[in-house]
Parts: sequence; structure tokens; C-alpha cells
Amino acid sequence: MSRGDGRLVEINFDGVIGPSHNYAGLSPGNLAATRNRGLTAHPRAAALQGVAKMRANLELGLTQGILLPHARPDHRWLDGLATDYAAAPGHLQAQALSASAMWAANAATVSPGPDTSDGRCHLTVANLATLAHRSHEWPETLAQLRLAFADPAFAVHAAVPAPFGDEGAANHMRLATAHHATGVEIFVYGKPGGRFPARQHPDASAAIARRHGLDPARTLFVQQSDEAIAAGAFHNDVVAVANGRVLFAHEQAFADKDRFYDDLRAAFPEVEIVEVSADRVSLDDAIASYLFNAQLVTLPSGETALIVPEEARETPAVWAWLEAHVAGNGPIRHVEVVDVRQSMANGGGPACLRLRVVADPATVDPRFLVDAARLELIARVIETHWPEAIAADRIGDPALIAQIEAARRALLEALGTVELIDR
Ligand code: SUG
Repeated sequence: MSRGDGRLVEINFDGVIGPSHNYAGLSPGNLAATRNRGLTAHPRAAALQGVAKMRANLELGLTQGILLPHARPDHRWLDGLATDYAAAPGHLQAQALSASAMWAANAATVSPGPDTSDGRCHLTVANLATLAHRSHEWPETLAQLRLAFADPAFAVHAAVPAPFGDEGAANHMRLATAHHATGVEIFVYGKPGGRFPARQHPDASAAIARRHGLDPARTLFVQQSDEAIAAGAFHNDVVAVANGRVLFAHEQAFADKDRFYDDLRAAFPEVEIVEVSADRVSLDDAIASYLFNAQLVTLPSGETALIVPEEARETPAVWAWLEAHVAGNGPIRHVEVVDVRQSMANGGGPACLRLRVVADPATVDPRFLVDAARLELIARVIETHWPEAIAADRIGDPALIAQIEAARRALLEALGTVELIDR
């Protein structure tokens, strides 16, 4: 039994969208980000969309936390490259400035206490080694996780060494009869050599399972299908999501789905597999609408809800599938729609923006938890300090950089997390 078992709940930690949010097209294989390269971004609107999503989750009765924007530009990283922001070539400026830490699903892999050999909740920070602009997130993520989860109920681990790419919870799923019950953990990896990078290396997944002390009988390693990666599903959470007893996945998500489903049913007989067939929703529609990059959550009533982006409602085949499922007797009883368009245009949907941690909220540093009043405070800082717009040709502008740095500082001061200013 882990500490505080009776009070273990799922907490969604959303990445607060940082003041440097922009469209630099830094992620090959992420079709939205590539397509929108060079567009003018709206950091203030983006961050307020994120706050609105968190507010809506609170109103559903869910427990909500935050992770904070990272120091951008990342001067330490540039220093390691023997340059500084003003002198750096354009591609390094863009990589140093990216607000990509907003996608908290890539912050870490989390194994809740009921699954681990020592009963503690284990978190391994993701190395994000595949793409330059994400490869320097982990030191600050680690600093934040060590602060938020300093209680002995948690074990926070440093990243798996490169070159074994690890993208965190985006390639990890957990099924359990209840959040506080022992679960089955599923690690989804990609095989390199395809059209786009396969970002999750099987050796990284295996290392995390060992480090977290998972029971091999309740741990599965599954290969993502090459066709999903080729179609733009750069993370498994773009084509599959799990919560409670429910696995919600596209028919073409996995390389050998029949074997995976058999293994899963053997490890977790209670599973309810909700599969969307390609003839109802094509892989392209699933990826464009982010149907599966939804938050699949258990409401306080015990019912399952799916929190989808507006784009899912706007994609006729996807919306028809959801309406038919809810009207029938399927496990997903409610569909909630949120507007996270600014993040979506960089390939990050509702599920990308959050990291799920099953824990007793009393063991989490309260500065990383939010209620309506704290969200209001965050919204006020964003409204006052976040840049309204960032055009692609402005990322070298010292005045913009000064505003971005001041905006983050204002938020950390308002939230009492000043020790992170210069972590
Ligand atoms: O890693 N986009 C992110 C989106 C991450 C989505 N996360 C999950 N699916 N869990 C990525 O591709 C684009 C940034 C840019 O191009 O400026 C970016 O990094």
C-alpha cells in the first residue's frame, strides 16, 4: 500500500502556455506544426485558452495542477553551444525560444504508487532527445517536478540517457479498475527508419519500467504502427488514449493490434476496448481533428467523459462517430469541447497539454495546484504581461525577448515560485 491510498486521485497538471509561444515549424512529422510554420502566433490568447480549459476541468469536478513556463530563451543551453541569443543563428534562436514545455504530456512518465514495487509514485523526466528544441526542456522540468513532488510519496528520476529517445506520458497508457487500484501500464514505442522520426525508443521504455519497479506481468510494450507515424501521429497519444477500464484507440494505431489486444485482455480482463475503425474515421481525420488527443476522464459520478478540441466537432466523420457512440451504450458517456486552437496549430491538443499524476493532493506542493481563484490570478498575469502576437520575423527582436522574460518572471512571482526564476 502506498501512502495516502484512500485519497489517491488523478490530478491533471497542465503546462501554462508560455509567453514565447510561436510557430517556428520545428517538429518534422508533426503535420500541424510544419504546416503552420511562419504564421503569427498569439501567446496571450493561447495561454488564456489553456486557462479556460483548466477552468472547465475544475467545473467538471476534476483536480487540477499546473507546470510553469520555462526560462526562454534558454540561455544555459545557448551557453553550452558557445553562443548567446543575439549572436546565435536563426535556427538556434528558434530552438532556444520555443514554448514547447507547454505540452506537459511530454514532461515525464508517471507510474502511480499502486503499480510500483515500493508504493511510491515514480516520475521519470523525459529526455525528448529526438528534436533539438525539446531536448533542453528536461533540466527545468526536473527542477519543477522535484519541487512539486518533494514529498516522500514520490520518487522523481532524472532522464534516461540519450540517444534512447523518451517522450514521456505521450507514449504511455495506464488502465486500472479505479485510479487508486493496481494498474496495467502500456509503453508504446516506434520503430525508426520510416518517413518521420520515431521518437520513443523501446530501450527507454524498458528502462523506465525497470526504474519504476513495475511488475512485468502488468507491463506491456507495444509497437506503434508505421502507418500512424507516417500519417503524422508523432506520439501515440494522437491515436490512442486510456483511462480507467477504457482503451480508446484508432484501428491503425498499433503495429500488431490483435496480439496487443490479446495480451492486454490477459493482463487486464476488465478492459473495455473502444476501437474506431478506419472506414468510420480515417487516420487522416483522426490526426487532423485530434479525436484521440482528448482527455479521457472519470467524472465524480463515476462516468467517463471525453474532452475534445473544437476541431473534433468541426470534422464531420469524427463528430458523427462521437454522437453515435454517446447515443448508443458505449463507455464514453459525455463529450466536452474545448478551444485550444493556438496550441493545436502547433500539434498539441487537450491531452498534450496535461500530465496525469495519481496522488493524494495533500502530498503535492500546493503552489502547483490550482482552484478557480488561482486560475483567475494566472489569467490576470497573462492578460497584463503576455505578448499579444509574435510574428515569425520578430524572434530576434530584443524588446520582444525582454517582454517574454519579464512575463515569466511576473507569473513566478505571483505564484510564489521565484526559486525557479534562475533554476
Ligand atoms: O513535440 N510541437 C510539439 C507538440 C507536442 C504534442 N504533444 C503530445 N502529442 N503529447 C511536438 O511536436 C512544435 C513547436 C514548433 O514547431 O515551434 C512542437 O514542438
